[in-house]
Amino acid sequence: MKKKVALSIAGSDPSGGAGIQADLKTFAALGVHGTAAITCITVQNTQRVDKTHKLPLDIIENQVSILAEDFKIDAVKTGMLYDGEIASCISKKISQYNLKCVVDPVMISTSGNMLSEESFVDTIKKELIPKAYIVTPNIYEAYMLTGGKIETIDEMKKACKKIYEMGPKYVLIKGGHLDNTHAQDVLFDGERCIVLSLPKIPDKKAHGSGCTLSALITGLLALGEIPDFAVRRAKHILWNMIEQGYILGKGSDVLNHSSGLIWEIPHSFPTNDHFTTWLDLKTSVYNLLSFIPKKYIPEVGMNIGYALPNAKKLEQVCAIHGRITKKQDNSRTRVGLAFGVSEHIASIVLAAMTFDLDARCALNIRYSEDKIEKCKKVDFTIGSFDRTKEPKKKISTMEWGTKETITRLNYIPDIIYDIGGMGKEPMIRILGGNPKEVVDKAYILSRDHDN
Ligand code: PXL
Repeated sequence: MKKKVALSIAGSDPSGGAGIQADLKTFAALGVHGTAAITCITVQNTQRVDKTHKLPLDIIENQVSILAEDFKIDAVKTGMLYDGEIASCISKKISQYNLKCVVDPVMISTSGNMLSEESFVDTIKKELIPKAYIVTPNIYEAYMLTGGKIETIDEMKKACKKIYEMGPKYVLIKGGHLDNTHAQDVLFDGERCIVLSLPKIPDKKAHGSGCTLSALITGLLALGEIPDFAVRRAKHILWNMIEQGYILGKGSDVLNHSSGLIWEIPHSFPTNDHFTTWLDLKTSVYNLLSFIPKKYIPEVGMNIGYALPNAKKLEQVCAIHGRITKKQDNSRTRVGLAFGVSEHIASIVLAAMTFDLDARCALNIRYSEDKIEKCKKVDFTIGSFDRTKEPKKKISTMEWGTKETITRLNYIPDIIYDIGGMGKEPMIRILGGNPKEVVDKAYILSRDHDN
């Protein structure tokens, strides 16, 4: 398929965390062909910005024109424009080439250094924002644009409406800088305000996140996504890039633009519970894969399921899409987690939850007699069922076996196993309240164990 083309008109950040460098890496991560017109060169590392050097206006203008004459540019973003003169020039280029433009009105960096001169705010307001498809200020920039204090979601919504009056099609105010456990953004489309919320990741400063978010939105628009979807998806991808971020210099951490994980994120999280359930499971799965011996992986593969609170249906259980198998190098496997993808493990979890809503997680591992012995040694509670006793099928064997065992014991054990049957592999399932608990049990079981 023909590649889509995105253009970033922004400043250079030689440390690779923000600016043009971050934008190009973001476009590449999305599979979009990235192009760039540089407005200014910052001299910075992860600790400080020393200088900012503006390029001559005709060179800036020329870069945009030469690209627009050559490519069909599917979407553009503007980042650091340095001053009013450049902002005004870029505004004219947007009209001249009829560009679909995401305007990130960069005025200050995460490190607190002023990046732009003050007169420039006026030009952004009067010349650039009216031509924007989406404008993406943070709280501080929204304040500079509207003049009103912004400390609450309601104030963000009001500011969205004021900025919308300036003429863009969509306004996204990013609330990450508000003192809050969640990064809450407000998207306004002229009619509705949508609040997008994800938990903040503690101790991450995430230099370059503003640039990367607007580049993600731009790249997704270039790929043909509708704005609403592009913004939501961009936020999830950014979240993942922050989570996978790292510290290489002596200053702030930077995003991981190339973790390869971005397509593993579900396309949407209908509720915050979906997100936290997915996240808890994801964290534990990578932990599990770091230690689980090959001998613990059943022939049919291993899976782990984690249900939403009060789950009753398959679609409400998150699990590994496909299974973990013995054949692959699991320490390097990238797993995709999704809701409603594993009937097998989900039936066990849902069956246990009919007895106790807190029993939301289960993991299946390979059966062996000495694992059962080890379970006894470490004082795990154990139950088992006999497949041959299953009455004529009305429900799944997993549902029947789990319910039958729990009913007989009158409590939910740590382990439920069965020794298999005709063409059925024996299996051990570890049960628990959440993935951390279940994975900790798997760790206890596999520690010092050579079978
Ligand atoms: O994040 C704002 C930003 C934009 N552009 C460049 C930057 C920064 C922040 O440091 O360096 C070039």
